Amino acid sequence: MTRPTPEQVLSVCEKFAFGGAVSDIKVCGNGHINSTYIITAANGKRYILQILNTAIFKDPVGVMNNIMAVTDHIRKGLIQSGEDAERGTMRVVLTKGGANGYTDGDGRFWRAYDFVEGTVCRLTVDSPETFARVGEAFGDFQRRLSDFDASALIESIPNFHNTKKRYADFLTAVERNAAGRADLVWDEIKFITDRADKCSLIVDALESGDIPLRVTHNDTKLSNILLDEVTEEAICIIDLDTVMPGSSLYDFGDSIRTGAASAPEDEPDLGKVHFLPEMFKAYTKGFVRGTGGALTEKELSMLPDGGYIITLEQAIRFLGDYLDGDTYYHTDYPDHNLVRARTQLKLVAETEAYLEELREFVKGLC
Ligand code: GN1
Ligand code: MG
Repeated sequence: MTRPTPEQVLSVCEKFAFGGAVSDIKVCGNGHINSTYIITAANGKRYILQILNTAIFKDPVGVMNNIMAVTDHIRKGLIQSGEDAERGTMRVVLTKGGANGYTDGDGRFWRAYDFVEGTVCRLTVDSPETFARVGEAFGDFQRRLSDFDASALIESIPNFHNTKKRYADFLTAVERNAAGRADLVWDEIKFITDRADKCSLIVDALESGDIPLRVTHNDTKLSNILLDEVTEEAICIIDLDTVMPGSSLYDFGDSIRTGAASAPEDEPDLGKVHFLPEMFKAYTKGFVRGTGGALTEKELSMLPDGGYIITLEQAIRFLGDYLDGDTYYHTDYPDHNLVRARTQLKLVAETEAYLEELREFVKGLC
């Protein structure tokens, strides 16, 4: 779908119950899927306005219902425990007609949130203390949703973290070779196919009931949590589009993938990309504390696999999209998805060397 003109964005703003007329609109270029704007109203209050990618989220109203239900649940909990309910969870801004989103004349689905002031989001962190706080916040998110009725949620993207299916889809993409790029990446393809058996580990454990299905976030990358811009405290978990039933291992893992790494996921210089075991340990301590004892022994024992497998899954997704001709993720240059895939594969390789040590570490924690 084409980008909306500034005039179109302005006219969409008028549909939402913002605090008065809009005085400023800025494009915010972070996400790989949706398009985001920062809106300032005449009274100075700021908002996030987004176009939800409906090629990927087929039921946008259902996604918004999920988000409203989950944020209401979290907000009630925060109020009950006397915590910061203002900044502690996202607040959806409804349209003037009371709907949770607005479809424009070209079929784009728009939704809005309050902007959480005084916060930043990061692609990497240096401090283990900060990363431990992030871990505690994601663990706490899990704990807060442990009594949330999963049947109230739609599955916003079916098979989202079905790594087994992701792998099968990847093989199809290799075969299809839609963009004619397969010849350029045989080494990467082989690295992945050599690890085919790893892709079923978490999915099989869920299926057999060895680990429980929980309500999870499913997109816990580091940049999806807002940190206080001064104290670096973890303030608010954002991007709730994929909240649905899933495994705690993937939630744990996606933060490790992004935060226990020395460089952003699209660092072109692989010499700068390393897995950081000390950051893994800091995060794990925080996460386990945050879940308040909710994780089963089996889940705890599999935490290192969570980081390892989701990093492999992400490599599969990036490389698959590269082979397809970049149809899924936003890209800024032709090899962007390949660069992303390579950082993930480097992390997978380095994590393998640490897996035993990480398992011992987690055992020691329990
Ligand atoms: C996408 O939209 P964004 O940037 O938060 C993707 C995640 C990936 C991530 C990789 C719906 O997240 O699954 O882990 O990119 N979201 C979707 O950075 O596919
Ligand atoms: Mg997202």
